[in-house]
Amino acid sequence: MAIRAFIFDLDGVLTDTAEHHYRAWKQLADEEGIPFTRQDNEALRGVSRQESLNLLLKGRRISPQQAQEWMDRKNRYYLERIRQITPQELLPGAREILGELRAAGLKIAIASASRNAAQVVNRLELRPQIDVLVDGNSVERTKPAPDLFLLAARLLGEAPENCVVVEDAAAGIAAARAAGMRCIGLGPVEQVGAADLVLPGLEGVRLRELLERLS
Ligand code: B16
Ligand code: MG
Repeated sequence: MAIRAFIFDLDGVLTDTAEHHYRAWKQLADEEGIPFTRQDNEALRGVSRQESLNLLLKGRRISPQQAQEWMDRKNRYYLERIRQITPQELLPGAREILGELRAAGLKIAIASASRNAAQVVNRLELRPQIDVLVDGNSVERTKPAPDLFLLAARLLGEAPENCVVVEDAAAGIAAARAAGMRCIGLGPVEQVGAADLVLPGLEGVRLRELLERLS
C-alpha cells in the first residue's frame, strides 16, 4: 500500500480553533447557567455542532427551537472570534509539512467537521497549499462516520488505503479507521491512542520520517 495522499483535520491540527470553539460554547453555557469546563470541552473535539450541544447539555432537556437558537448563538460567538484569524495562527510545523508534501508530489486534502472550515482555511491562506477541502456541509454524517474522509479520498482520486489521516480527536481517529485509512494522532495518548502513530504535534515532523514509521 503506497502512501499517495494526506488528509488533514483542521481544528486542533493545522490551527488551534479548538480554543475559539471552547470560548464560544463557554459564553453560551455561562449565559444559560450550565457548568462547562475546559476539560468538558475535550469531548467536543472533532464532533458536530449538534453533538457538541448534546454533550454540553449532559442530559438536560430543551426544545428543538431552543436547541437551534443555542447553536446559532454559539456559532455567532465563534464567527466573531475567527474573524481575527491570520496565517500567523497556523500551528508550529504545519506550513513546513504541507510544503514538504507538495514538494514530494503527494496530494493534500483538508477534511473538517466544521461548517465554518472554508472561512478558516481562507483566513489562514491555505487554499493554494491544498487540493481538496471537504467540511461539515459536504456530508450528512460527520466524524466518527467515515464519510468525510471517504469523500476527500474520492475527490483526490485515491483509494482509501493510499491515504493517511492526521487528526487530534478520538472521533476523527475512529472515522479514519472506519474509512480504512492509516492515521496519525496528534495529542495525548488517552485522546488519540487508537492511531497508528501518535505524536505531540506537527512541530519538527519530517515527511521522510513519517513515511518510514507508517510503512
Ligand atoms: P462548527 P475539525 C470540528 O472541526 C471541531 O473540532 C469541533 O469542535 C466542532 O464542533 C466541529 O468542527 C463543528 O464545527 O460548529 O463550526 O460547524 O476538528 O473536524 O476540523
Ligand atoms: Mg480536530
